[in-house]
Amino acid sequence: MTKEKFSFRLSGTDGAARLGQITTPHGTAQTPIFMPVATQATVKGLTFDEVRNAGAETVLSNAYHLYLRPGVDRIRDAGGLHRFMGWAGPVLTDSGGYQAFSLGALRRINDNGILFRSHIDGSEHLFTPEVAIRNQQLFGADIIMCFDQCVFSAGDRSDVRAAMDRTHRWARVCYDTHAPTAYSGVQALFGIVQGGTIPEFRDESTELVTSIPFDGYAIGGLAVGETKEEMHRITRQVCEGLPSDKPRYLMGVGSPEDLVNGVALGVDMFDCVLPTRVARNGALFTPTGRINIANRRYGDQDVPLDETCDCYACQHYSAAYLRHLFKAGEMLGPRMASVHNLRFVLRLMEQMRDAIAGGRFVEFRDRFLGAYQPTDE
Ligand code: PRF
Ligand code: ZN
Repeated sequence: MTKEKFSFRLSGTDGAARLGQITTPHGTAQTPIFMPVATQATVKGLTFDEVRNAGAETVLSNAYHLYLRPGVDRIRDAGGLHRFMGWAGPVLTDSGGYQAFSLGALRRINDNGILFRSHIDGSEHLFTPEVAIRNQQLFGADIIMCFDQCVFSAGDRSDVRAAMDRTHRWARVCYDTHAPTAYSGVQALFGIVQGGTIPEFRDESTELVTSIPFDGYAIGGLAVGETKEEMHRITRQVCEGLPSDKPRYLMGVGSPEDLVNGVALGVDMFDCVLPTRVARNGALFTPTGRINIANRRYGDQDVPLDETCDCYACQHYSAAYLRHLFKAGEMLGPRMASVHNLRFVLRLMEQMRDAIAGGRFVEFRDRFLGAYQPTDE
């Protein structure tokens, strides 16, 4: 069997919503897709069989964390990230810039790269676009990301401009580092659009990043403190400027309502820790919104939390039992809550793909959003 190269096929549209398929050396995945997050080479608390059974086709991991621990050489020597963590399907790694900014103690940043202190042991490290690409090549993910600089929430105009210009320079360096190597035939490289919430900057960034022939394009710098309206406005604007024959990835977005709105605007790929993070605190998704399983009202509910859910937890356990697990501090509680929330968002993606294929996406969106009460974060 010869390994497939990366490709994206757009197979249908319904309004701006798109149906497609991503092919990688580790298999295919249907889009729109939600990618569960395996930050440290694990979706917290779950085996990859459980992740796959919940409907996941691709997972995301973080080069920042893996570089610091267990280290690039360890993963390369283990035969790459797929073999090391025991997941045979497609993997996407984030480049590390975003995490170094948000988690590491920033020491210095210039056009060359960023010097930061590890959040684990305080040791000092330099990330440059060349290093970020090299690390991701050695991890062996199917899709790797450019090294970028994200400005968190309402930075002032000159900060947003500086970070965007740097992101553009780094995009070129990332492309030039990856393209001539043998890795580029096997690993797709995605560019990242930045520009904060400033429309002219977003247009400029979209134009510049798409002038480089990346395998796909990501929208970065959103879901970092701006309003939902701003997020939608910028997502719509950027999507309109992206080529239709390449996948579009909205980074770090993943509440149920944001997934539905993102698909409506033409996004193909999403990742987010939200479903699994809130699950560990007992917050579970239902068709009418998020509930907390520790609530007294579930104490005597000897029926599944969600009768319409086909996840392992709802098929085997009652709401009262799940509440008991959380109240008793049993680790099966956070595990089953994670299975349920992952299944909820992955099923939502399946439902959206079916609706797009059937030409009834708007109807589906309106029905879902009409019933689902978002939680303010
Ligand atoms: N850049 C990168 N990773 C990211 C983001 C970004 O802007 C975001 C923003 N929501 C999440 N993850 N490289
Ligand atoms: Zn369930």
